[in-house]
Amino acid sequence: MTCSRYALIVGILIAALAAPAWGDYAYVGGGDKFAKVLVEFDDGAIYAFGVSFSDPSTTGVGLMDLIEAGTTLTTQREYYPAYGWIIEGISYMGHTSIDDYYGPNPNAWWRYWVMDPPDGWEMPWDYGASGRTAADGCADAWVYGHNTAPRLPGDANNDLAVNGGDLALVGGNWFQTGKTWSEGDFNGDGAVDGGDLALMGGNWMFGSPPSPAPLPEPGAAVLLVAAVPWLGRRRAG
Ligand SMILES: [Ca+2]
Ligand SMILES: [Ca+2]
Repeated sequence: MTCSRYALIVGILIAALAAPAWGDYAYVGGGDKFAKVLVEFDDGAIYAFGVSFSDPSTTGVGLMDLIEAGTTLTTQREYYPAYGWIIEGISYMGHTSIDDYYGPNPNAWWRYWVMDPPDGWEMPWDYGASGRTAADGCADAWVYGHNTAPRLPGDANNDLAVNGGDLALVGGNWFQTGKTWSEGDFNGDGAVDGGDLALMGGNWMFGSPPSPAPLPEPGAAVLLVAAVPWLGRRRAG
């Protein structure tokens, strides 16, 4: 057990120092309402956005407008009279996925997901992003190429926030194999290790409105290391 705890500390330190991904997510906009938007590209890269807004008529497309205004993300859109604006392509951080209905892959198109807590993710079939009214606390997601609901790397307990609750799950399964997402295996190799911790680091502290200042790397490292004794107690208990 001592060895495992030592490995956890070393792993956290390595991830904290080596991961270039601290604060990989972005907070944009301004206002008293807060929504989360996930974007998952064809290559599996997932980005999270926290969007603050005040206009009660803000739509799903409006959330993307705010993200485009506040980040380097860009979209390709087409207008259909029956549906309104359809987002057919998204580019961000070197990733690009564009609808290709007539290509060799029949799944090559963006899925639009919505979440209105306490309900979970659903893929609406009776309205699109133009017809979606974004409420405070809601979440949207754009997922390319498959019909599985999105998940945020690092979010073991699937509450769309990445924090100490998730870190405790990772710590409780540290260096164990045969584990699932909800046990801390975010890259799907069955093991809970530094690779998963690095993914967690990319989204560390995402999810809490209002927009917090991004944690600097030393601050994040200190915060994670500070959690280690508590994790140790949980493991021993
Ligand atoms: Ca969580
Ligand atoms: Ca793993």
